[in-house]
Amino acid sequence: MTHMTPSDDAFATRAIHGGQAPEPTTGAIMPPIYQTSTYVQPELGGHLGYEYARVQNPTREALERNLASLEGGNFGLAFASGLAAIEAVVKTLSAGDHVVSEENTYGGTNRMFNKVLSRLGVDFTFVDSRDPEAVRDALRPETRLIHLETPTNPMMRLCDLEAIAEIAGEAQALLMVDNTFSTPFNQRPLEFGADVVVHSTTKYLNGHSDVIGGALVVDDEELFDELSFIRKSTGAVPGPMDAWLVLRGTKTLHLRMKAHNENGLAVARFLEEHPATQAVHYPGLPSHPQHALALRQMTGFTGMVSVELGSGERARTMVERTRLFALAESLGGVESLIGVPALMTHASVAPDRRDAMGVTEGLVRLSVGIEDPADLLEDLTEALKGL
Ligand code: P1T
Repeated sequence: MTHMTPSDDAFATRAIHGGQAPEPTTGAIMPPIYQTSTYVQPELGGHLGYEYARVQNPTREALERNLASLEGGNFGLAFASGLAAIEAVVKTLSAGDHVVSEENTYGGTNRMFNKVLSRLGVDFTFVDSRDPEAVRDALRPETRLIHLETPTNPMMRLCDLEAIAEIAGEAQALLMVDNTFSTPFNQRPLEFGADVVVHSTTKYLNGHSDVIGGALVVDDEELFDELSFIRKSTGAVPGPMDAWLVLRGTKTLHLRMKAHNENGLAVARFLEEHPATQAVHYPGLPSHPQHALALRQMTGFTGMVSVELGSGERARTMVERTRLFALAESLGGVESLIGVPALMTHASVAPDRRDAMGVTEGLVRLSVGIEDPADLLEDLTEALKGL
C-alpha cells in the first residue's frame, strides 16, 4: 500500500518519520532492505499482499509514503530514474495526443520528448512558460499534458504554478511539475494545483550523489492507479537498496536544504558583485526578473546558481580551476559541483535553441553544496582571478 494518510506534523518530523513504522517482526526502527525478487504465497490465489518485486516492495513503499508526505500528496511512486518517472506520465497519453512543455528543461528531458517519445506519435510544443499566456496559446484540443520545471535547469527561470494550473484545469490537461531543483522543502506544486510532481531523486532528495532514482507524487487515486499500472507493465522500478538510500537521504532533507539555500544565496550574491561576471541567475536575488514570483511560491531558493562569464574560454578557465567545486554533471549532493551546461547536461539540445534560451558556452552552472561557505567563496575567488 502506498496510500498516505495526510499528516499534520511539521516538515522536519515528516522527513524523519513520514511513511515509516518499526518493522513488526523485530522492531527494527529502520525499514529493512527487502532484497528479494519474489514472495512465497501460502496458498494458490492467496498471497500476503506481495507477489513480485516489480509490482510491490516494502522498502520502496516506505520511500513512496515518505515522499508523498513531504510533497503533501496522497500517493508516491518511485522509479529507476527521474527520466523514467517523467516517461511514465507521458505513457498515460496515446498517439495523436499533444504535450506543451517548458522549453528550458533538463537537456535529457528535452531529448526524451524530442527524439524518443515524439516518434511514438505524441506531439510536443516547447514554450517559454515564464509567460503563462504562452502556455495557453500553445494549447490544442488534443493537449493532454503540460510539463513544467521551476526553477528551470539551468537558466533558473520560474513558471507561475497557480496561473498555469488554472490554464491546465480549463484545458482538462494534466499539469506535471518537475520539482527537482526546489525540493518540497522550498516549494510544493500540488498546493498550487499541479496534478503530478516529479523528482529526480538522484539530486537533493537523496542528496549524497550515490543513487540514480526518480519519483512521482499525485493526489488523485485514479491517476495513481493508472501510473502504477504503467510502471508495473513497463518495469522502470528502483532496486530496494537504492530506495533505502533515498529514504535515508530524506531524513536530513530539511537540514541540508536550509544549508543549500544559505550557501546558494551567498554564492549568488558573491558572483553578482564580482567584476568577472556578466549575469547571475538565482531566484533569491532581487535582480532576478521573477523575484516577486519566487517569494510567492517558494520559501527558499536552493543551491543552484548559473553565471554568465561571456565566453566559452572564460567558462573553461573557471570550471577547470576550482578545487572544491568538482567538474561534473548532476546536482543536489552535499558536495559542490560545477559545469558548463551547453557542453555537458544540455549538449543534446539544438544549438540554436540553447542560444535562444541563454544556455551559452560561457554559462557556468554551480550546484552549491553544504561545505563551509567561506571555503566555497575562497575557491570561487581563486578560480575567477584575472578573468
Ligand atoms: O538523471 P535522472 O535521475 O534520470 O533525472 C533526470 C532529471 C530530471 N529533471 C531534472 C530537473 C534534472 O535536472 C534531471 C537530471 N539532471 C542532471 C543530471 C543535471 O546535471 O542537470
